[in-house]
Amino acid sequence: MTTLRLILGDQLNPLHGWFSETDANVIYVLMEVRQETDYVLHHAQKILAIFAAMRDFAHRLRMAGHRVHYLGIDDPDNEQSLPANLDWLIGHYQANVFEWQAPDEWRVDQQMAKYAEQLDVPCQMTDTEHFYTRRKEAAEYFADKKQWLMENFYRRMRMKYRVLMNADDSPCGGQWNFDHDNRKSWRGIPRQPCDPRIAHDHSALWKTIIDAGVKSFGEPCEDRLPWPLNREEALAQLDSFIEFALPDFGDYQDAMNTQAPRLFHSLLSFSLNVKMLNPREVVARAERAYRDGHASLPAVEGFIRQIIGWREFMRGVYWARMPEYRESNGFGNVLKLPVWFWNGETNMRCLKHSIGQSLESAHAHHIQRLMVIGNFALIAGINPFEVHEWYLGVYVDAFEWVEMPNVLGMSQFADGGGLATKPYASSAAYIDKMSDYCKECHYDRKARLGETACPFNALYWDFFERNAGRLKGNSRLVMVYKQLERMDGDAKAGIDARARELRGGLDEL
Ligand code: FAD
Ligand code: DLZ
Ligand code: SF4
Repeated sequence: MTTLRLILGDQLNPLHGWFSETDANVIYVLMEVRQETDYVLHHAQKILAIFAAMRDFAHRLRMAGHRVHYLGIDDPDNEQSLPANLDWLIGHYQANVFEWQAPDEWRVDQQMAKYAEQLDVPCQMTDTEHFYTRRKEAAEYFADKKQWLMENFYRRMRMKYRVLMNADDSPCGGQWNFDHDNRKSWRGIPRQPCDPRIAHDHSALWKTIIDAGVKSFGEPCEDRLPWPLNREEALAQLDSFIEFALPDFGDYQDAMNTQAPRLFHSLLSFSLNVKMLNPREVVARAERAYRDGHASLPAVEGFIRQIIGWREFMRGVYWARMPEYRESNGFGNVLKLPVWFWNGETNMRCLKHSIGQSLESAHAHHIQRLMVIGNFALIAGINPFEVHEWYLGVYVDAFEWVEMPNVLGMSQFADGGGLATKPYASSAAYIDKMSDYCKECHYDRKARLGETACPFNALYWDFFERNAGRLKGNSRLVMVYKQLERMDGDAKAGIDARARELRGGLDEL
């Protein structure tokens, strides 16, 4: 009996049960395929990091005694799609059994299910052994509830997995959520975590990718690729985060600064999403830092919430709502993505910096993604599917199951509020409070009208005015609509004219 087992590029978990023993009758297959490089235009570093990590993984499997067939992007045998390569490999090895780990993306899941259906050898899908929750677990939990509230899901996770809990079933510190303590802006306090990132030279692999004709954008950084490519490197990054950055994670979670692109974020999303790290070990390390007195409860709770709360919740939303979810466009937005999303060349300093950083490093932290880039796309009225494709391509950690609910749900409110209780829209005031972007901006953060007025200001009010039909009844927006009602006709006409001008010339901003 010969078994062929497929490992996808985001299934690089050496601790998976599959690998607990070696078996000469089992062949592991990894493949670099145009099907996966081309479903969206990707950032160069995303392709490079995934291929390099896949190659490293294959090498380590071989070293551990496993049989591996690796199809490189330039391999003459490579048919460039999962089914075509699998057909060929099953024939080549005369495999009697085919197995694969549950894909995290609906697109690949469907493809594999259809492939298995027509196959005449027995096949089986197995769990990735990565997530806390099953695909449909959140949907089951929310089935009898009015709204999908992350906070409720999160508390259930804390109780179920006994994370930051006291023996009497109360949450540590007597409070579930310390979000209100986690909103300080960072004013250049000279404490930046030491950056544990690695500098790999992958010039040869990058040349192979280019020669194979794979298209991409952004800086490849092929001679200093800064992403962990295996579990050892990911663990070193986790150690460094816990030691140097976690203590400040809470305070500056929502801050943005031109001098400190990373601030106190963990940069662990790539390692987590390709499964080099398990969320349980990351959560356990953070909790231990609190129990040992190394980091405060607000910092640790804030960090853990992102992982057992938001990350698992987003996955639940994705599997509950796909495939219809990808069509979400509750506001009927149609504007095209401005050209500067691809080069960062805009006079808006916040966007120049956040998009520029994304193009340079394939990473931006949460508030840049949500309150600068996403906020602008939302209030300007850009087509959410275009926004989704940009996010899916640009970030090294972007895989549809987590990217799509964050973009279409949390950031663009395109699902009509299925996920967020109100749109994450803001004027310049919020960005100015949380960052140093506005200080040297070409635009005036205080002005609403006039050529040099900050575009966010008119677009903000225009967004609520244009979408009053959908949003006015939202109890969390009462104040916004009260303020709009108090505005006189001239003020409203001015906003309308300025917003029309801005929306008609987004490329020029
Ligand atoms: P930290 O700030 O250190 O957070 C720790 C971990 O918590 C992250 O590594 C991540 O695994 C998890 N996490 C934090 N916030 C979220 C969230 N909202 N949803 C799910 N997990 C979360 N995250 C992705 O992993 N992939 C994406 O494609 C992605 N797209 C996003 C798009 C938008 C519009 C927004 C608003 C957020 C998106 N996020 C995405 C969530 C978040 O921005 C990133 O996880 C985070 O910036 C990664 O950097 P970090 O590892 O330093 O995170
Ligand atoms: C993102 C990505 C890229 C760019 N290339 C590959 C690849 O060539 N082979 C592969 O197995 N996986 C790749 N990936 C990751 C996949 O897109 C991801 O594994 C699936 O979408 C399932 O989530
Ligand atoms: Fe961004 Fe407006 Fe501030 Fe300029 S003034 S950085 S455009 S929010």
